Order: sequence, then C-alpha cells, then structure tokens
Amino acid sequence: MSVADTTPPNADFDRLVLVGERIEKEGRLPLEAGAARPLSQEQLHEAARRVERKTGDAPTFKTVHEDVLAGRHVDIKRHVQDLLNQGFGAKEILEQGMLTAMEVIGGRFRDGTVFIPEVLLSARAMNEALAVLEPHLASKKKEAGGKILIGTVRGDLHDIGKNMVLTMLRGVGFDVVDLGINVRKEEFIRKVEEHQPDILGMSALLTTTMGEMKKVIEALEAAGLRQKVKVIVGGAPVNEKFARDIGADGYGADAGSSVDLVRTLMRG
Ligand code: B12
Repeated sequence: MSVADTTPPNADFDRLVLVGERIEKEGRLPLEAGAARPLSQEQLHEAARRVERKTGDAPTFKTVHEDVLAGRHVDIKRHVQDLLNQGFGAKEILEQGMLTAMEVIGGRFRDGTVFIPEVLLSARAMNEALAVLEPHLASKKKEAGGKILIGTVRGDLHDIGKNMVLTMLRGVGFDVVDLGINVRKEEFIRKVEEHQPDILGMSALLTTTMGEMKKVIEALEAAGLRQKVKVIVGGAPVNEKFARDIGADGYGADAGSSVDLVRTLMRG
C-alpha cells in the first residue's frame, strides 16, 4: 500500500511526507498504528466526559432522570458522580433527578405502558445510583448512636423506599442493619434477638402484604421483645392511622420525616 492509496487529491505535501515517513518507520499507516492499541473502557469514559465538557453538555438532573426511566444502571453512576463533581448536593440529585423518575414509572406501571422487567431495570438503576450518593448524604455532624434494623415484610419485593430510608439514616450516623426483602416474621424476631436494636423498621408497598406488619408486632409480643424495641412502619399504602391501629410506635411518610421520627424516638 502506498501513501497515495489512502490520500485525497490536493492533500498538503508536507503532510504526505510525514505520513510517508511514518509508514517507512512503523511499516503501517498511522491510523492502523493507533488501532493496534485498543482503548480501555476507562479511556473511553474519560474521552466521553471531556467531549461532554467541551460541548457544554454536562449531565443534568434530566440526564439522571432519563437514566432511571431507561434503566441505565451503569451510566447513571457516572452521571451522578459527575453531578456531585459539579457541586450539586446529593439530596437534590436524589429528589429532583431520580425520585421524579420513579413517579413517572409508577404512573406508567399503573396505566400498563411499562411492565415488570422495565420497572426492575429502573429499580436497579435507582439502587445503584443511591449507593454512589450514600457517602455524600452523610451529614458532617454525626449524631449519637442508635441501632436500627429495617426490612421489607414477607411476600413483598419492593426495596427502593426502604433503601432510601436506611441510606438517610446511615447518613446522619445511625447504625443500620438491612434485613433485605421478603423477610418472614420469624426472621425479624431472630434478628431482633441477635442485634438488640433500639428500633425495628418495616416496609410494605402492597395492600396484600401490609398486614404482615401486625403479625410481626404480635410475634414480638409473644417473644417478650416488644417492650425492648420501638417499631416504625412505612411504605406507600401505610399511613399514620394504620400504624396506630397495628400498635406501631411511629409512621414515616418519606425518608426525611423517617429520620425525624427516629430522632424523636431515640430521645424518648
Ligand atoms: C418499583 C415497583 C415495583 C418493582 C420493585 C423493584 C424494587 N427493587 O423495589 C417490581 C417490578 C419488582 C414490582 C413488582 C410488583 N408490584 Co410494584 N411497584 C413499583 C412502583 C412503580 C414504585 C415503588 C417505589 O419504589 N416507589 C418509590 C419509593 C421511594 O417510594 P416508597 O416505596 O413509597 O418509599 C418511601 C415511603 O413510603 C417511605 N418508606 C418506605 N418504606 C419505609 C419503611 C419505614 C420503616 C419508614 C419509616 C418509611 C418507609 O419512605 C420512602 C422514601 O421516601 C410502585 C408504584 C408507586 N407509585 O409506588 C408499584 C406498586 C407498589 N406495585 C404494585 C404491584 C401491584 C406490584 C406487583 C403485584 C405487580 C404484579 N402484577 O406482579 C408486583 C409485586 C411483587 C412483590 N411480591 O413485591 C402496586 C401496588 C398496589 C397495591 N395497592 O397493593 C403499585 C402501587 C403500582 C400500581 N399502582 O399498581 N413493583
């Protein structure tokens, strides 16, 4: 192959000489020489970030909102980190970028325009981005300790709300043990005995599973543990009255008010 084979007519003569020299030295065309070293993922991401900055196209709340909607669980971590680097607060990113998307997903799920696999992808993006935000949700001033166990009740797989509550509680310095999802009442009892927490939190997102919370409270009573631990509940179908009716000590409507609730119960 000669220089002329790959060179447009009217190309600058000096440039042709340079290309010719490189072919002689390296035995291949300059572009091929570069292609022999494929770029790593990190290099590609770094390049993409530079392009975004150069074009003034840095990620915005809308970017992470769309990441959640599309379930882009890899990209969202980078975008969230980029927003943090630009100086946005973790709480703002969570509330204005990510949570607004869950509201949209909720509506679409209800009217049947998205299905479970898509919602699962969004949930994964949400949970992974939440992990990036977690250290930044921490307040500078850590509060006096207190141990909290939290889990989603049996039959229920919803964990985004629970994860938000536990992330915020950890952020202000509480020691939180995550019991996960689909937690049976026997498991709640076993974990309360093992960890001896100050507070037990239960989450339920389904009208068919919220009744489990009462069963756990009854099981705590039967095991002689009810006086030793405060119980708080939350989740979309739960409300203050329901919490009172089943004998819980408190109800949290969202992550922020749940932190206030825990603070109040820890003082009393
Ligand atoms: C995401 C989602 C899913 C995902 C869950 C993935 C995951 N990892 O969580 C998947 C796809 C698995 C799913 C499955 C199902 N889902 Co769904 N799901 C949702 C959706 C769209 C969003 C829920 C959410 O994450 N909200 C955002 C979070 C931040 O809000 P939150 O959970 O309410 O939490 C806040 C507060 O409630 C509070 N809080 C929450 N927990 C706790 C705990 C404590 C201790 C405290 C103090 C506070 C607190 O603080 C949180 C932060 O602000 C809702 C619709 C909606 N708008 O809620 C439906 C919804 C909950 N699902 C519903 C249904 C019907 C189902 C299925 C039965 C569908 C099916 N046919 O199979 C299954 C059930 C699976 C199961 N066994 O659990 C219904 C429930 C209807 C009802 N009345 O019972 C809803 C309301 C949708 C609808 N309108 O039809 N779902």
